[in-house]
Amino acid sequence: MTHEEMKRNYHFNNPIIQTNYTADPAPMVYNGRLYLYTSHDEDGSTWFTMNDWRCYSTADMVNWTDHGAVMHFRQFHWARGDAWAGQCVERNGKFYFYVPISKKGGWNAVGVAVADSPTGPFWDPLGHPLVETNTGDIDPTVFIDDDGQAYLYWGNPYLWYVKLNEDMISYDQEVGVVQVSLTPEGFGKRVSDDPKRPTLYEEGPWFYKRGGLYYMVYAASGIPENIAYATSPSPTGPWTYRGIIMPTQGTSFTNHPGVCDFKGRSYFFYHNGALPGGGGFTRSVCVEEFTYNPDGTFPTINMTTSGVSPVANLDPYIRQEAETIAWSYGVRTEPCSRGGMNVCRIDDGDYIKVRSVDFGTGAAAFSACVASVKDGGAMELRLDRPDGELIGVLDVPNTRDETNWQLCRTSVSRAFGVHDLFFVFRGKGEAKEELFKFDFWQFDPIE
Ligand code: FUB
Repeated sequence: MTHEEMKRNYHFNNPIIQTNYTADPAPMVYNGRLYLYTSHDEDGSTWFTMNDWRCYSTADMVNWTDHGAVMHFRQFHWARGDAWAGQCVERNGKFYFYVPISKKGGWNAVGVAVADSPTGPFWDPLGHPLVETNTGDIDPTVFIDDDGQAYLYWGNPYLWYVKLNEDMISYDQEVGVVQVSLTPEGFGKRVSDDPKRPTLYEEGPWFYKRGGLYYMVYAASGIPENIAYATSPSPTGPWTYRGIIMPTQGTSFTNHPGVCDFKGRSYFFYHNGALPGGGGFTRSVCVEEFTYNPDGTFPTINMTTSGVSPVANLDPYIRQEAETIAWSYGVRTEPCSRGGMNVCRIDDGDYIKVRSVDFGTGAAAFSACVASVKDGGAMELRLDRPDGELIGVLDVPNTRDETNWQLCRTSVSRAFGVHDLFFVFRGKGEAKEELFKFDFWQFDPIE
């Protein structure tokens, strides 16, 4: 997609993150929210230039709150880079984030970091890798079974697992590091001369259980990848190959699955190269809703730009973060001087879409927390389209310092019922770029 197409296609919902290149989606449901951990392709990358992991969360599957970079590879003092695909899981109120990283003077290894909150801060409790085989130790996936036994699978081209101990930062030494037998019956037959890759299994495993059946969903078939899966009656096999879920699509030669249920619906996360400047090293995460077949098998899932429908409406009468976004054009996010994140790089004509906002019996006023060192600008509040009904205009003054945040307010009319809300940004005078920063917003209802 070009920049022009992105601006025009305000009705798109995939990719779900437009403010950064993101890859390797790993969903985790916790406390009524879905947290999505992603790796992060640096702008303009021509290789896997990846330094940190980001986190986004949602309560409605369409509006995603940006929690920023929740961990950098430097958190592991033994790492030299390559912050690739990870997965986070909660156990007893702690959050365990398993990630592959390259060792200083060595190859990829799997590390684990721990936090007291899903958005960090994460720290390395071991000071060394959790596990390494020196055979492509990437893409860890973790699952805690009903009996409390946790499993960690990973690897490219081989598939390995360990049984994690209850502390989640060590593993059963008696069982040790187990290599899964990659048979054509288990993972599909590949037509290839590479003895290391006899099956469709490539990388990016995603391991979970549903209705007594264990699933191993994985990036498959070599480059360019599609996504296939196997199932097993036990957490450690034997595995049966079940076919391709997502054909090779999009403009990224890799793909990476993340599967979960949330609020009674099933979701399939993946990545492609759909954003402007996107491709194999500048990827973007997307999501599709699907329904399992009655026998537990997957339907075919195709990449779409329409994405998923909301599972809840957004309440405009409580504080909402500016970085809670369904679709946006032009803007970026950054750590906020007040803590958390804010929206930045706001140029004239940029916009943010917030989906499914329930104004109920009507809104009377709108407030936003903003900061600017320019002439300021304005925020047009519009319904359903960037050029939709204008319900109010907020004047943004020069606050003289980008850390001098001010709460500005304006009256609003004709905002009733459920609508997509667009913040359309406008310059003032000569100012057209980097107009102001935007931290949070809230409407007041008609009394
Ligand atoms: O993102 C870097 C690597 O590309 C991941 O570890 C693989 O799964 C592939 O997506």
